[in-house]
Amino acid sequence: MFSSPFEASILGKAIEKGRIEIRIVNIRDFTSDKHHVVDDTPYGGGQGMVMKVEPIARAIERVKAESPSAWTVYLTPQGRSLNQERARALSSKAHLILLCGRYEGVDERVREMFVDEEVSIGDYVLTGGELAAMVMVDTLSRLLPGVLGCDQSAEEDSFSDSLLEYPQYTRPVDFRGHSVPDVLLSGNHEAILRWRRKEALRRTAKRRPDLLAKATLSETDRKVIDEILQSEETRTRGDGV
Ligand code: 4GX
Repeated sequence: MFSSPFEASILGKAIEKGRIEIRIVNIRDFTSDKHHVVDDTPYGGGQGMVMKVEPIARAIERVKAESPSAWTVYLTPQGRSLNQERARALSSKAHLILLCGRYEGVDERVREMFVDEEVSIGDYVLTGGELAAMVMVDTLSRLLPGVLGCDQSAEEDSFSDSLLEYPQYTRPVDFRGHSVPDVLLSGNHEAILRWRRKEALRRTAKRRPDLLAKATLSETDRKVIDEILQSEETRTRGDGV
């Protein structure tokens, strides 16, 4: 399940270059019964199965023996939401253990005894924590030095300054009557920067007003936003962005 995402493209290269190291630990390998059972029925009854504490405990202890400072994260919709700020904080840890649960989750004692932090990648339910762990690896890795081609690109992305990105275009200039904004072809670097900032502000104001509250805005930015919000175009055409 993990091999394609981790071998392909940017993550694959990051592993090759030794910028990140990923180890997949199969909890089933830490069972002591003949059938390698990792789940059991819930005490108190109810539907579904719960992941047993012992195999998880042994798996985590094995990893921690080699890396005692590892920070253990359990992926669950009950965790605190992953965002760029949390991603940055977590990417500064030297070693993370990402615990993936299946079924109805893990025995509560796993959380009490072995989990440092619970993280959710969003308010929806996956079939298991594996995809959530891959999302974590992907988004944390690109913040590490030498993982992206250019160290700057991670910093320049959406959310680094709490604004959505401005629209991007590449060739051709005209596609079926839809053309690239003139300013981008003008060669006027200052005008281009102004246009991009305005479009980023426009998108954020229209689509994610909650982000604007967090953004660092200049006096000019605030004026531009007022203009955008007051302009006939934005008020009458709901599709303005
Ligand atoms: N962000 N899942 C965890 C097992 C489970 C079930 C019930 C606790 C209670 C998810 C998410 C996510 C699916 C991972 C259910 N754990 N993980 N799994 N959203 O949906 O992180």
